Amino acid sequence: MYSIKMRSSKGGPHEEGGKHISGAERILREDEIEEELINVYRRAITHERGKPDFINLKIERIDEEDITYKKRLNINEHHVESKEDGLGLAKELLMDNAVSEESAKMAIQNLQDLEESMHGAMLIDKDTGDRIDNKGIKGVRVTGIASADITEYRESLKNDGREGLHLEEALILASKIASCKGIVAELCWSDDPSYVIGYVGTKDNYERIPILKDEGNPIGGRAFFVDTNQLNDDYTLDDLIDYLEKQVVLIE
Ligand code: PML
Ligand code: MG
Repeated sequence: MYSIKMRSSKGGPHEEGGKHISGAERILREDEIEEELINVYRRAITHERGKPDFINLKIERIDEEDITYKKRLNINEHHVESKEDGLGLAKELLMDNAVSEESAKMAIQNLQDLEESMHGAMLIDKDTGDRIDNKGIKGVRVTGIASADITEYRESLKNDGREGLHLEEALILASKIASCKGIVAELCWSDDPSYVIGYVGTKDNYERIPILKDEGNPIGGRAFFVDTNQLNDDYTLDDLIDYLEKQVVLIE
């Protein structure tokens, strides 16, 4: 199998201060790479966040024994009338999943206060609300994810009456995050200006919330809530971050 990663930005590479435009990851058999590269390239150059002047494409071979398989989360669809209702619901759902009220509120505030989109996620202590990674605006980048079988996966979403690239990709990502030891929940909304849907990810469910930000807002992000009681000398914060950033997980 091969991992294909694309990231694009405007104003130079991300690491030189360029603005993030889009990213994508695929894990594919060798014979699938050529066709998918074109899709990923098209994705990079036709994004509503703008036209990139920097595109990074990386293709890496992955050893079969480095791959683990995890289940996909169940989707629960919620209905809200406004952003305020959506954020209120997100807070409730986080609190139902071991996050303190204080921590839920602080994470929502932190995401709303961002002046630019984070490239990755912030790690938040589920009890105190403190940010516990020291990765600034870069955050923790979750990579190494794909569906075990993309055709089957799309079929299963379709059978659930759901389609769309945002959901397809976010659900895979949320499923890996849920499988990470020490993480109890996640909160996310998109950086795509017209895309106001977001979700709370729990250990079992993808709680989909139709409005979490204002239309036109180009700033989005993710917060992962960490139970620091589950960290110790044998499983440190660095191990947790390593799992998120490096472990290859296929979702079935
Ligand atoms: C993103 O793609 O930027 C995040 C999208 C989160 C919500 C996806 C959905 O459930 O439609
Ligand atoms: Mg986006």
